Amino acid sequence: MNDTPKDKLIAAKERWARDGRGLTGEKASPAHRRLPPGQRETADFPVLDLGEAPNMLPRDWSMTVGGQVDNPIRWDWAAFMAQPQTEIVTDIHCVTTWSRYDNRWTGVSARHLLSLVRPRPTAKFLLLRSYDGYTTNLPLARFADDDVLLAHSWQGEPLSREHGGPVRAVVPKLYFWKSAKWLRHITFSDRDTAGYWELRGYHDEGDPWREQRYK
Ligand SMILES: Nc1nc2c(c(=O)[nH]1)N[C@H]1C(S)=C(S)[C@@H](COP(=O)(O)O)O[C@H]1N2
Ligand SMILES: [Mo]
Repeated sequence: MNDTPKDKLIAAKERWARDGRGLTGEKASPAHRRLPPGQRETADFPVLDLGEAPNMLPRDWSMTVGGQVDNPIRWDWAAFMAQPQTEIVTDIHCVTTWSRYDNRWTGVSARHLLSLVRPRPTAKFLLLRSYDGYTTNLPLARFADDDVLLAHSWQGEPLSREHGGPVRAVVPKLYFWKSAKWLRHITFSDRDTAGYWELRGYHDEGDPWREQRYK
């Protein structure tokens, strides 16, 4: 077989076709498909908050759910832990551009909470409030996703104080600022009320796949 310039070009093109050259990169690199635009993966678990981590023992913790619901509830630690437990593995996407893969969370699913409190038809938004004074808002439709959790454990261990223990929200499909640590209260409302970062220029919804970082 003689190796003419034309043969070389054809061989190169066959190679490009096999390698998927010029495609989005998702085929050649499955990792890319997992990383939203502008994010980079890290193995660390950085701590980000307002600098006032409440020091709360489980026995001192409780949370309430109210507003436009038929059945407001208050859970102390025992009542919370008596609810059906769910485990999920999710990726974290922080608006500061770090992403952390494969976080295993254990806790009570938002779906279960919704089945108990029964939001009224008027309720379209939630405001999460935390023990450090932090707040964040999200549409009910986002909270109702099947991967949203009120988590008490991370990687099989109780959530540390710095990462929001005893209980934090985990909303995997939105930037991590929506995942309120040291959860204290959830209000259902017909109106959208901006939370701490949303008042300071962050996007109202915060979908990493649409790069909704800022307003
Ligand atoms: N209560 C509370 N929750 C919070 C915050 C906060 O300051 N207070 N910061 C948010 C932000 S901006 C991020 S990125 C994540 C960080 O969670 P981590 O410290 O566990 O990584 O928590 C979110 N939840
Ligand atoms: Mo953040």
